[in-house]
Amino acid sequence: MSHDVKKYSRATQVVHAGQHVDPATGAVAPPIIQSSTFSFKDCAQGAARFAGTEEGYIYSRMGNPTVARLEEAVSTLENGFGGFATASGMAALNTVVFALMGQGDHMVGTSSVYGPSRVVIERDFSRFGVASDWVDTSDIEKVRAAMRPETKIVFVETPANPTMVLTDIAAIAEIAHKNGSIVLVDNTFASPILQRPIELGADIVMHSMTKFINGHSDIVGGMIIPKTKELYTKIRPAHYYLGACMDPHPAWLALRGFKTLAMRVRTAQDGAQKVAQWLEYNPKVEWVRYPGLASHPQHELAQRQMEGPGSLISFEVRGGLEAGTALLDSVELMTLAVSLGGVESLIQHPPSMTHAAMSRENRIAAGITDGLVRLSVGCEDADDIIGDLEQAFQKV
Ligand code: LCS
Repeated sequence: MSHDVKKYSRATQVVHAGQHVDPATGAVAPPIIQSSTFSFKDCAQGAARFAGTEEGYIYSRMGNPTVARLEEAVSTLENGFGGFATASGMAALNTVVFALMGQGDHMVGTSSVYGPSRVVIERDFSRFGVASDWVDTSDIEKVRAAMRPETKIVFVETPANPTMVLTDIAAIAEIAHKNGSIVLVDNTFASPILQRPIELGADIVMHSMTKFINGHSDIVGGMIIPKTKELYTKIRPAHYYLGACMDPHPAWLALRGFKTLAMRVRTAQDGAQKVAQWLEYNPKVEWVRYPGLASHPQHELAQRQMEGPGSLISFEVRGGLEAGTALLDSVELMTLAVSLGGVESLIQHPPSMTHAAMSRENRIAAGITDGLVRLSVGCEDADDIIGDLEQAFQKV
C-alpha cells in the first residue's frame, strides 16, 4: 500500500514517496528483490499477467518491485502517471524517441543540451528517418519558426547543459500543443525539488538519475515520467523491448539517495550562490552564467519557473581555453571529472569533454565557447570551494 504523500511538502515527500514498510518482514528500509523472474502459481495466472488482466511481476526487464518503488518515488515528486526507470539517462531519452517517433517525424530541440542527447538524434535516429532542428529554445519565436506539421516532440533541457540557458516551459507547451506536439523536458539540472515541468505543461519528464536524484556519484541511471496514462501505455512496450531497464541494485541505491534530495539540493544551491557571486567579482573571470545572479539574462524566468537556481555554474576564465585549462589542472579540493549533481564538487571543460561529440560549429552556435568551464557545486562548505578556486586562480 502506498502512502498518500502528496499532501506533504517536497522535503517530506522525498523521504516517504515509494517507501513503505515491507509487509513480509516489517523492514523499514526497502528490500532488494534481486530476482530476474517471478513464479506463477499456475498457468492461468501466468497467462493473466501477460495479458495484463492481473497485476503482478513476471520478469525484471518488465518490472521489478525494488525498481517500482523508485519509479513511484520520482513520479510522485514530478506529479506524473507512473514512471520507467532506465539503465541511464541516455536510455531514458532513447526509449522515449523509440516509443513515440518514426520515419518522417520531426523533433525541435534545445541547441545546448547534453552533447550526446543531441548527437544520438542527429546522427543515429536520423538513419531511421527522424529529422531534427536544434534552436535556442529560450527564444520562443525561434521555436515557433522551427515547428513543422510533422513535429512530434519538442525536447527542452532547462537549465541547459552547460550554458545554463533557461527555457520557458509553459510558453513552449502552448506552441507545441497547438501543433499537436508533445513536450519532453530533461529536468536533470533542476530536479523536482526546484522545477516540476508537468505542472508547467510538459507531457513527459526525463532525468539522468546519475546526477541529483542518486546524488552520490556511484550509479548510472535514468527515469521517464509521463503525465498521462495514455503516454504511459505508449512508452511501456518500448521500455520492455528496448531492454533499457534498470537493475534492482542500482535502483535501491538511487532510492536511498533520493531520500536526501531536498537537503542536498538546498545545501549545494546555497554554496553555488556564494561561489557564483565570488566568481562574478573575480577580475580573472570573463563572464559567469548562474540563474541566481541578477546578471543572468533570464534571472526573472528563473524566479518564476524554478524554486531556486540550483548548483551548476558556467563561466569563462579571462585568457580563454589556455587560462581555463590552467585553472582546471590546479584544483585540489574539487575533482576534475564529468558528471554533476553529486555531494562532491566537480569541474570540467565541456568543449573537450561532455560536448566533444558535437561539431565545433554547432557548439559555438549553441553558446558553448571554447573557454567555457562548468562547475557542479557539491555539499562541501562554500568557503572551502572558494578557497580552492582562489588557490587555483593564482596559478592562472
Ligand atoms: N541529460 C542531461 C542533462 C545530462 O547532463 C546527462 C549526462 C544525460 C542526460 C545523460 O545521462 P546518463 O546517460 O549519463 O545518465 N550528463 C553528463 C555530464 O554533463 N557529464 O557527464 C555526463
